[in-house]
Amino acid sequence: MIIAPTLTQTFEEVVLDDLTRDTLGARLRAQPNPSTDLDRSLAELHAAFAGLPVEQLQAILDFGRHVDTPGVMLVRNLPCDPELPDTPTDGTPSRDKRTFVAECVLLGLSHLLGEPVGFSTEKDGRLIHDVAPVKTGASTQTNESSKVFLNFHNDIVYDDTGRYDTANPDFLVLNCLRQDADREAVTYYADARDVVRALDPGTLDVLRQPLFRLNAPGSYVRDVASGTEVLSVPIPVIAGPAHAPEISVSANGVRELTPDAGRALARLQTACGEIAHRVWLEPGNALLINNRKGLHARSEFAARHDGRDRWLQRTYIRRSLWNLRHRASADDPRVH
Ligand SMILES: O=C(O)CCC(=O)C(=O)O
Ligand SMILES: [Fe+2]
Repeated sequence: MIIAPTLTQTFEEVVLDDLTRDTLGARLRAQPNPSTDLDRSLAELHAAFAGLPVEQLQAILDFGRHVDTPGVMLVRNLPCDPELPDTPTDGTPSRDKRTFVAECVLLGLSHLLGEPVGFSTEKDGRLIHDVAPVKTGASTQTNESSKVFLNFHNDIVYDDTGRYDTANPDFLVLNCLRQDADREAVTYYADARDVVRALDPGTLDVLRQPLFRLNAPGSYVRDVASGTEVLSVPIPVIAGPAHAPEISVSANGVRELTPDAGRALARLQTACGEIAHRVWLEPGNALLINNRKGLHARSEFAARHDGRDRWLQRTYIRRSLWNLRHRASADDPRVH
């Protein structure tokens, strides 16, 4: 399905001044690969990002902690790596990266929101995800795609424990390392508060009923031979108070239990397209996304798989690791 949003709205923005960018950049260029000792690196990065101008620091902290703040924020003029190797073509980390400025920016911003977490079902449980077009996934409803509109969704909203809300990240951060050559790729964010305002009461009433089963993320292991889908228990797509609704839509499909529910889902995707914020991410930009307050999406774009393709890095974040403890891996308390 191709959705052409009709409205352009501005993002809440934090724009670093050049001196702050360069001071932070010099500090981050000296950092080792943060994956080597993540907790130590997070402490270093916490100290580095605490040096942001206080007003900007507070804007990011408020984004992370308050119910009534926006669901998406764009941070601009961030430091970048002095040299960038080829974009990975298989969605795994580059082995040719000599500096780790992008990784440090990603983790530094992430740690202002909470704790980075990984899921064994997504990118092998890595904490830093490389998001780039992969040939074999070009037409899938996953982060590997490029030939299709990636529908409005939350990340990792499905949970195999049957309680759909136990595993989803509270936030994700997307940091752009390389824009697509044709500058086509658009990232969208539809805030559930705007969605609720845009929908008619009848549709909203249906979306608030447990008439929807969320499909497991595309990378979940499933019974490929029989083609069986792995589905959550029936849940409502919109839940919670009208002034602060939580919205849940899995990336690769929601199965509705009634025809009415199917129509409501279609209206929801259309409404998202109409009210969504949009951004053409470019190097030096990072997008902070609340994974409960809204849904995100991405346009189609051209991929050439030649090392020059669009390249983002992504983290998943929880405010606290506590509520995920029942599924933490024995090897790494951040991986679930
Ligand atoms: O490529 C984008 O802009 C967003 C892709 C996405 O949905 C994700 O990485 O979770
Ligand atoms: Fe996503």
